[in-house]
Amino acid sequence: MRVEVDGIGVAVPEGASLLTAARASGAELPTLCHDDRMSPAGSCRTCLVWADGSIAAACVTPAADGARIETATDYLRELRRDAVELIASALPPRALAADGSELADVCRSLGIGSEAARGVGGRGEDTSHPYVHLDRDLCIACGRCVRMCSEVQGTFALTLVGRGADTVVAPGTGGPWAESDCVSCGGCVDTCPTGAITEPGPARGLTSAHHEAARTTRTTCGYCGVGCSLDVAAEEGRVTAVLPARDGPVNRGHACVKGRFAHGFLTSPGRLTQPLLRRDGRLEPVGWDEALDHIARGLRQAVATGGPDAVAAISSARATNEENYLVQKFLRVVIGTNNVDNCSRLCHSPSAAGLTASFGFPGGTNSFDDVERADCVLVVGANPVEAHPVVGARLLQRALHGARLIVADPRAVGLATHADVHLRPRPGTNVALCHGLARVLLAERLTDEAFLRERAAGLPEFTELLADYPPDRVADITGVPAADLVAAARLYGRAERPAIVYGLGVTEHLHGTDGVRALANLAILRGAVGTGRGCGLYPLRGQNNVQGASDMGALPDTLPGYGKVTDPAVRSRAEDVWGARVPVGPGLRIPQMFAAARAGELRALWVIGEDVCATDPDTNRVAEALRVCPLVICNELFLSETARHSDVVLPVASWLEKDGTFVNFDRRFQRVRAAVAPPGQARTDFETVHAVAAAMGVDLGCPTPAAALDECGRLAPVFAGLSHAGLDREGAIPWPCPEADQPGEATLYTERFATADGRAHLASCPYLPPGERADDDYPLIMVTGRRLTHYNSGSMTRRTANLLLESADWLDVHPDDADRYGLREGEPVTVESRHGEARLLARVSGEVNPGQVFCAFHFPANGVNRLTSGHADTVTSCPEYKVTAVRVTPRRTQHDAAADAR
Ligand SMILES: Nc1nc2c(c(=O)[nH]1)N[C@H]1C(S)=C(S)[C@@H](COP(=O)(O)OP(=O)(O)OC[C@H]3O[C@@H](n4cnc5c(=O)[nH]c(N)nc54)[C@H](O)[C@@H]3O)O[C@H]1N2
Ligand SMILES: Nc1nc2c(c(=O)[nH]1)N[C@H]1C(S)=C(S)[C@@H](COP(=O)(O)OP(=O)(O)OC[C@H]3O[C@@H](n4cnc5c(=O)[nH]c(N)nc54)[C@H](O)[C@@H]3O)O[C@H]1N2
Ligand SMILES: [Mo]
Repeated sequence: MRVEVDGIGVAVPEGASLLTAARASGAELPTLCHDDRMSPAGSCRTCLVWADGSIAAACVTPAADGARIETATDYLRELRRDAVELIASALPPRALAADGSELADVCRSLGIGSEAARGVGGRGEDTSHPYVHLDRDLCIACGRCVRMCSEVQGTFALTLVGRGADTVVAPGTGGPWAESDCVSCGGCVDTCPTGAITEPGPARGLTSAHHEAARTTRTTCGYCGVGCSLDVAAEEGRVTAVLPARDGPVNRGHACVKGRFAHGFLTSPGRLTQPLLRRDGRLEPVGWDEALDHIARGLRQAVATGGPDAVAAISSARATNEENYLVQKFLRVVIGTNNVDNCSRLCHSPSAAGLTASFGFPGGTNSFDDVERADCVLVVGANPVEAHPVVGARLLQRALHGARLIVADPRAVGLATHADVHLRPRPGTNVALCHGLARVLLAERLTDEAFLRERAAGLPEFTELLADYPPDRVADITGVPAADLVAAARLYGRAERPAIVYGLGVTEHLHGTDGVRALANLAILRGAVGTGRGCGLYPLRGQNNVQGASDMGALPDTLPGYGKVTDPAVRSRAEDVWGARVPVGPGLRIPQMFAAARAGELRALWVIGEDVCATDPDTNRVAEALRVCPLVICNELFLSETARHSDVVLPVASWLEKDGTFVNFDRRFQRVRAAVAPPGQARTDFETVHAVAAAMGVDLGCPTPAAALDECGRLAPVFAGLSHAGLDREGAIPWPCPEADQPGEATLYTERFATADGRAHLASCPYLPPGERADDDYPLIMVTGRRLTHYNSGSMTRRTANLLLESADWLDVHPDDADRYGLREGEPVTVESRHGEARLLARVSGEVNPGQVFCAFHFPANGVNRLTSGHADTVTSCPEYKVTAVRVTPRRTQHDAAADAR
């Protein structure tokens, strides 16, 4: 379509607004109520233009083909001036002096002076929330915050109240902001054009539209695996604000309470700034040389006593690709062992194993952008509203815009309240649930027969297996009513472009890999993967770089790019690049490392950025392993539980203080850049690995992160086309990316699957019960998982104002169980399992089913992981965190005891 703007011809897409056309021509229009991230409102009357002889608000008026638009006549300027003057007249003078105020800028551009602001104010402030302050006197009721909260975040927490000139934004719940439904995503702060809603402190007035690009650093969030692009503002070496990047490929100008606000940990007094060394049982500060010398001697001694396999390392999914690459290279080249693993073991290792077996590659099958095309989304064992909030927001918007939504989760959380069907399987019964769905697909001929014939394998065996999974039997196993099962299968089966999104509710089970494969079966039956028609499967990978840590070969059985260590061709390729022998046998997995330490076989363990004493299961046994291991080294930001159990602690830089790349959950490589310097003597993990190698007399090569990624590409064909320079240019590049200057493969398997025979493989795995079961002694099943504001061990988020938003771990208990066991809201309880004891606060909640309790593990002092068992996925050793049999009793406080004594 072509239109003419102020005499300049421009081409715009069908349906574009006059505003889009005006901008395409380079014309600048004030747009106080407009933000590209949401629908136009047309309420502020500041973007007025002439269009074919009449006055129109450009943002809400569609351009007609051949239209003539004028934007810059004196008359229009006067109209705009009048409109803005009217808005300004109700505001106090300081409104036009506010920093970073779009309104102040517009006034300046229209020649409106501060005398135009004649309001008296007095409407008051709401400063109850740590990150979001409201100054009602600056509110112009443009509604941008309200639309941001509903159309982007999907929380609907805000509304406009009052009439006429007195209209002002307020939380829908009426009370103070801090007690509202606000989830602290910062969307309202970022869109507010007047500074009425702003982050307090040095970030005041900074938004994604209003900051000096020269003083911000573009990086990728270091919390979860969504991979939000962020612009970090810093002053005098301190981060002042973290702003969502509007051109971020996944987040598109959105963020969550962690990435956006939780950076206060950087300057926490608890930050480690010096190496620590254990002497006479106590950790004491020492210089780097002494620490490195101690480590080098200890490692040499371990190898001398027990051979190279007496040394192991746990690499970090919080660290960059380049750091992980270097860690595994160190173990393989300097020590000569494959004993290296990362927290993918505890998390999505079943995804890697299951997706590889079904399709060929250990990652999600599609780009998340495909979800925008999905007409049905099946969310299984994932709570993205809290654990991947930006993805959760995008999924919710998809559902609000008409996609059907099926949620399978024992708890009524997040997306479940918006679902067409909510299936509530008993924890640990996903395989039966999926087989039940599969059987309905087959029985009702909702399968893609051509796809099954031409591109899949295993149908006869699978059909036979499904004879055992009629809806009634599945209902018995899972507790899901047969009618719901059938309804869900029909929604998925009849959709044109269904997508499956899943999380730890699938993987962290005794049969987690089977769970992944059973889900993959559904996509295969439907022909919804590798066809460009369906939208595939997305494992919502957890840590910022858990995909990358595994991609880089920080795994005991694979080298960078997933070549097996047992494959001579793969080894020889690495040996050519490294100029060193690669050990032949697969190394130890994390739980095997602890077992080997307890058996006296593992003599040195380097733990890099994982708080194993807090977050691994059955932590009493983990602590025992560290106690008996002669040398434990820990790279940390803080004195974590694991650091406390270590012999040497190295202070390291966090994601905001270093350079490299992360890979997010849909396989995108993105750059990480230092916005500030690390504190004191802290170094990057990259530097520490180089330093330890040097102390052992070895130069590891690849001196910079950029060089490390280049070297990795020479080893691993799937990463050969990636480089820092390429990423600096392109922003994000998905792997496989075998050649530079190519876009990478966002959607996999469009021609063939990457399995040996090129076909997708249906898995005929029977349902097997979970490892832990309830009995008379331990009558409740405890599920563990996440809460919105805290992150895993909580080491970072507990050291920010997020602590004001959630100050403890709660145990959610169904009202019936609360009655039965005498538990009261807010009161302390003791939770006991067959493995240990924890102390929590009870929250009586219908979110959980009777017979089940739920809690997070963000406050390690409570001891939640002393409860969890050693049961683990039979294929990958991923812990069964989601099923622990427990009993819960009220804990008598000193106060109660005192009352009794009286
Ligand atoms: N706020 C926040 N975000 C995070 C994290 C955090 O700690 N805090 N951690 C990050 C990490 S490391 C990860 S791996 C991801 C995890 O992200 P998710 O996988 O979404 O997180 P979880 O809460 O552990 O588990 C998801 C859901 O599984 C359900 N579930 C449990 N058992 C079953 C079952 O048998 N069947 C089904 N269908 N569902 C079940 C639980 O009720 C829970 O709602 O989050 C990442 N993002
Ligand atoms: N009960 C229960 N337990 C669980 C789970 C569950 O669902 N239930 N989920 C499991 C899952 S999925 C995961 S991924 C694990 C996560 O468990 P962890 O990986 O232990 O948890 P995090 O808190 O993410 O980070 C570990 C440590 O890394 C440090 N750190 C942060 N950035 C860096 C860095 O750049 N370098 C270094 N060296 N250190 C850094 C932090 O200070 C923190 O102490 O927890 C597991 N534990
Ligand atoms: Mo995770």
